[in-house]
Amino acid sequence: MLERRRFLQHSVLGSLGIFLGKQGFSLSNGTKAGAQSKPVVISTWAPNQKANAVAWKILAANGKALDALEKGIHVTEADPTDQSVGYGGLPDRDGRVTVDSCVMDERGNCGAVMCLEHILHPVSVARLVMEKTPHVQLVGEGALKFALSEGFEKVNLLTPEAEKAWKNWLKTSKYDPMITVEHLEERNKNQPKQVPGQQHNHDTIGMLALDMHGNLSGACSTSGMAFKMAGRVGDSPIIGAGLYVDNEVGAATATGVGEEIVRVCGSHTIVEMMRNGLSPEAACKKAVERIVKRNGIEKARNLQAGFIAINKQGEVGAYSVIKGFNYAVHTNNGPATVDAKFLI
Ligand code: SD4
Repeated sequence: MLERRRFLQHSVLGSLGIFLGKQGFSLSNGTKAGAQSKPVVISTWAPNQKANAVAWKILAANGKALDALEKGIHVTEADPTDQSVGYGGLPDRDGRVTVDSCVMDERGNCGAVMCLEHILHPVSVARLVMEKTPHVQLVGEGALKFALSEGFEKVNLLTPEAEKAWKNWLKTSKYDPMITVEHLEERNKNQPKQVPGQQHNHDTIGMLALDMHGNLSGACSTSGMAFKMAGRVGDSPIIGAGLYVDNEVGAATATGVGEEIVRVCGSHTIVEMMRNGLSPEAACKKAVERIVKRNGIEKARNLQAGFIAINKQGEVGAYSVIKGFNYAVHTNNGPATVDAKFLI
């Protein structure tokens, strides 16, 4: 996974150079997607460029933002090598893979599922909660019951690799949700190798799109923190925390330690900051500052939370607590991967 991320980072950053050279757009600071700013799709983490590519096809064919995001997220949910989302996700401490997802559209409609088991595409169940029920959130057994009634198949989301990582984790049972893989790598340079699973805790997909019609939507999907307590839910399916969309202003989504993101109501905070005139990057930075302020710098050094945002004009931006967060963006000028700025 690390290799895959590195490869993507290098290859896409390479093409970013060409992209910047040819178009003269800024993608690193208060990113402008350029004059032809519609459509735009942006995802947390470089490997999700492959999800963007699928979403892009739908957007470029004049499709709706939410349709594009749903299909894009399916790619990551079905990818067994992504250990933070759907199939292949690392389980909770009882060995059960439980997934969380939400969607929000241009009219402020939203739907979410939490602690859902056995379903390959939770994002589609979240969408149906929005479209077919009078509710916004369904949890656990109830969410599964609803998914099955809608024709979703029951599948085993625990891959042999994830099961192995869990069994390794059981040897120490040490819960360390805080670190991104790049950071761990740095920290562990002179230390014994960590067990698989502890090396990779963040790859949740949060995805935002502005379609040709000028409408914004967002979606998010995760298997949550590896080896979490049974029943634990993070920010990802919580509207306002892991995702928020206001079609008049912009949209934001998150990745990282969900507890911290929930505490500052991260995505809603960012959209409100953009409403008050901040750029997407500056708005993301404000949410990060709140997390760091609450925790203090020393504690915050050991936790990661990253945000991405887009405004109504198609400008995108991001910010994270510590080094190592990146995002994938796709515009009329092609795909690019960008390293987010970080606070400490
Ligand atoms: C959570 N925010 O459940 C998610 C975890 C995450 O990449 O982002 N992983 O807290």
